[in-house]
Amino acid sequence: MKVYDMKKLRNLLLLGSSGAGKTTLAEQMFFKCGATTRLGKIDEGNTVMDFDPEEGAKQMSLGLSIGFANHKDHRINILDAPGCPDFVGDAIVAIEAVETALVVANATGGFEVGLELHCEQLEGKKVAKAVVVNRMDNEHADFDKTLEAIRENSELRPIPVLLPIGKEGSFVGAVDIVRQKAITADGESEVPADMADAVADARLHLMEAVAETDEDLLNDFLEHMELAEDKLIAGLRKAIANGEITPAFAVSAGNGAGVNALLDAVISYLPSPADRKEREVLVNDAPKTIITSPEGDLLGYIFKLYADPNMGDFTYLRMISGTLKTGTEFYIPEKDAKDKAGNMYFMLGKNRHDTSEIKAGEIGALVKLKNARMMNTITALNSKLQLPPIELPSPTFWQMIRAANQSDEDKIGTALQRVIAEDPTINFELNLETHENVISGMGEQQLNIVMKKMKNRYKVEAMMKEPRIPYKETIMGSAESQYRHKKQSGGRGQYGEVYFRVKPTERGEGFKFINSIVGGVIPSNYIPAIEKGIVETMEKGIIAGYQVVDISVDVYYGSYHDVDSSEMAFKIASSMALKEGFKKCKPILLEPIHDLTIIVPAEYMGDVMGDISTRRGRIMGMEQRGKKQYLNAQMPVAEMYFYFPALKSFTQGRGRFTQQFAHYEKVPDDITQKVVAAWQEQE
Ligand SMILES: Nc1nc2c(ncn2[C@@H]2O[C@H](COP(=O)(O)OP(=O)(O)OP(=O)(O)O)[C@@H](O)[C@H]2O)c(=O)[nH]1
Ligand SMILES: [Mg+2]
Repeated sequence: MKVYDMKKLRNLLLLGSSGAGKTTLAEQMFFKCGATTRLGKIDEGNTVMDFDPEEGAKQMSLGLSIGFANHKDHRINILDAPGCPDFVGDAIVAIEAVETALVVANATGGFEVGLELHCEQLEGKKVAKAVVVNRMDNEHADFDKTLEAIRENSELRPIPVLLPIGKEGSFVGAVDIVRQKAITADGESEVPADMADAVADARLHLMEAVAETDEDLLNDFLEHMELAEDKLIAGLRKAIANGEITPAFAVSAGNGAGVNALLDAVISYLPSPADRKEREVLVNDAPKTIITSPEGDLLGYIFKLYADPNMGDFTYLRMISGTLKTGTEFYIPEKDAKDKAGNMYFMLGKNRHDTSEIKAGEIGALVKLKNARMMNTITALNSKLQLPPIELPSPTFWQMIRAANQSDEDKIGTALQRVIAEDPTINFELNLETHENVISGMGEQQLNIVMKKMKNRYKVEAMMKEPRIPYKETIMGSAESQYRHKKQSGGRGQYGEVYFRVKPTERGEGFKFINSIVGGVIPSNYIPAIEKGIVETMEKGIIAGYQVVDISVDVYYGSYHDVDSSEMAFKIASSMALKEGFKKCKPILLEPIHDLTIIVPAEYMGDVMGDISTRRGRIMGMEQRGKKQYLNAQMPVAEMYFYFPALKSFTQGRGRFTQQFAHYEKVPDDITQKVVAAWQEQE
């Protein structure tokens, strides 16, 4: 494989809503560059990027894909993110692997939900942004209106650099307004006469925008009301690289028109890794800026894992600095572990192209790594460098998961761990209170894909269900209780008697055991068994099968038998006395309450607030930011587990929320009664 200088690399991440045409655009770029010999189609399930069988079946991307093409002696690496909001984690992680996010918008679609979500992810990020208006061949396609919608609804301020030639069925290519050339399938030609005015206007507008980013250019521009082409290009490149200008291009990925012009523009105007040599890193946890180069310190970033039994275990990596060579051992600070580079590849979808090194600026894949995971740093064995951690959204959807067949119960853990390692927003944990395995993530679609991958790749069938609410049991009042355990059956009998005072402790204080036995009415060697009887009963629950918390038990009296008393007998007596006492103390259930921040366009506020109160939620405050309302609320987990589908349905998909645990709170009596009744039925 040819090795490219940092300056001759372009790393692009395609973002935008599902169906905008990102994968189709990537396919066109590969084809036009000769990276492929035939043009794949989404509808035929044969594109380079959507090679996973599940993607073919669904005709949409379900994970980030990677490919590359060579154009005019440059290498363009393309990362294609799925537009479905469930997979937003892939996009967030990939942003850090590229210099430019290419936001693909649908020329007929207005400002779509997926586009909104991806634009939000770009806010405040150091990556260059560019907008591609796609589907210019469609009826009612409108370049200007689409850009206007983006300006109105996001922080992006796209400025045309490629203007469309023709429209709808007769859209044939684009004019590069910097170089003032028309680029179509037939090659380069003069600007069509009927576009001369539009090109002149757009060019002047672009010159102004570029001049505003640099004092020297501004003086030059004010003096001549013009910038020389070389100065305009240099100024534009710099402004794009710094995120001060967002260029806009027009294409049809469907028929390929405008794609040649886009490829040229990518090379002429978008930043290379050499334009972003400064990188913020952590050295012993302290922030520091380093200058990256192929000769510099080894620093790589892992942005994707793909583990398929048929294809193999791939770890995708962006080299930020230094050069990784086959056979090199490296350190992964996040894991405090080592790994070794074996075979390495440049990937074009599922096709691998061998390489013996991956240099700063390049994107490649390693195989069979043991310890490296997504978002990890790769660095030299003795290095203290680490990449800053990445913030991911908190889960919004939960399910309990278990093997569909009991016999697979052992296999499910490993299969699940491997599958979810590919998606940074999925969490999986054993809930110690409900004893259920709970999987959480961004949505139903995402969790369904996890199940499909487990089945296809590891032959493990799983099932998902609504998770149990981790209620807790406690008491409001105090009482005394007594229990004598006495059995005379055949041989040795059993005997133990205890008297308890049961009281609540402060919320969150936990369990307190008090031993007030005097005069040896219960010998001290039985006291631990009494405490154990209480603790075990608290674990199992008393009124509804949930863990008991925040009680104090004082054992103050009892009796024993010289021959028949045993630890077991006292444990049983203790458990029974606690159950009896607990039930006399006005038992209640506690439920977890979470803090939510709900983010919705202002027009949905009324609906959202009404809905929160029907879910026993409390509104804690609100704040308008731009066109969005940020609403702080508290909601019981019992309602929150299924909140996201509801929120999406009444906000046309535009509402989302983040959440975290707040505290436990008393469950209303009517609900407590239902939970208790359901448990008694099942017992
Ligand atoms: N007419 C027309 N159809 C297009 C164009 N671009 C994409 N399509 C079609 O739109 C559909 C969706 O295209 P994709 O490339 O899968 O869209 P995507 O952005 O990758 O979608 P996700 O993977 O779900 O995020 C496919 O049927 C494409 O053939 C275009 O420029 N013109
Ligand atoms: Mg796609």
